[in-house]
Amino acid sequence: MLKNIVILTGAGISAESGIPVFRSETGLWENHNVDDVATPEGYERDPDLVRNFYNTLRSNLKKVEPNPAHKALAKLEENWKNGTVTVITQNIDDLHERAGSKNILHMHGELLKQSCYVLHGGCGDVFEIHTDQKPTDCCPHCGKMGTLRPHIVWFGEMPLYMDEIAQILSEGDLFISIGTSGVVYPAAGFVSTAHRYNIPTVEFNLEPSATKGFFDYGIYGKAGTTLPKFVDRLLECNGDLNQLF
Ligand code: BV8
Repeated sequence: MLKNIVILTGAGISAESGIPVFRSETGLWENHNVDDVATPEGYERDPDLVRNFYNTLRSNLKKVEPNPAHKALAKLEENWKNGTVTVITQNIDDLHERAGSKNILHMHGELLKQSCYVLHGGCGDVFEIHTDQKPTDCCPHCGKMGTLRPHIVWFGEMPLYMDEIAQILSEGDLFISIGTSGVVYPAAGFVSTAHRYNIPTVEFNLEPSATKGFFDYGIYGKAGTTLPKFVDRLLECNGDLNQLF
């Protein structure tokens, strides 16, 4: 009996909402070199460049809406009565929340949060931000100025909620990966963990991902089209995998 559904999402689930995916032909991300805007070293080199990069991404959130794939996951969470539905997302946008999902873990951080950077003498506190972050902002918790940074997990930093994710994977009955290239670890390793637990695994992507060999099933096409159909079938068959795949 299918009880707990574990879902991993990546940039691909937000692509049809108009948010560019992370890896593209140009190798640049929003016209920036990843090392300059998604590493602690890049932040040390040029904190203003990085702050403004995320300020732009944050302000762009107002221009995008959840797409049918986000809404399908919210519908699944709302209607699944056999157990839990957990969305573990690599994405930093708020589209899962705005679609109605509740049980979400942002393992790579969130655009709408900032943190008081411990390595800069800050207190480590995390709180919301909906406007541009400025170097003169002061931490509302410790009062220090200049210690605030985007609450984003950069390369070389430990992703968030790893203990919770390990527990959730160990209790999972179905692992669904959506719109991720399977390049970035530890997220890309979750499917092999699920495999070790003998949990059925399915990936949704435009094409097979780098970790396709670990998946039992693959459903290829735009998630905005494939995922709503899958969720409806999953709910109709009450998780009977024989009917599902
Ligand atoms: C850590 C924040 C350890 C920025 C991000 C060698 C081997 C293994 C690991 C490593 C290694 N060398 C270095 C590492 C570690 C490194 C890593 O994995 N590097 C990779 C590049 C090799 N990982 C880390 O550094 C992680 N930390 O390991 O810490 C540690 C231990 C102890 C103490 C301290 C530290 C931290 C990783 C987090 C980095 N931050 N984001 C930001 O987002 O602003 S990662 C970044 O990549 C994003 O979060 C993004 O979400 C994530 C993964 O990318 P995807 O989501 O998959 O996006 P991508 O564009 O790649 O793919 C999109 C997919 O969607 C495609 O497949 C496409 O086909 C599909 N698609 C497109 N449209 C659609 C679609 N699918 C369906 N429908 C559509 N319409």
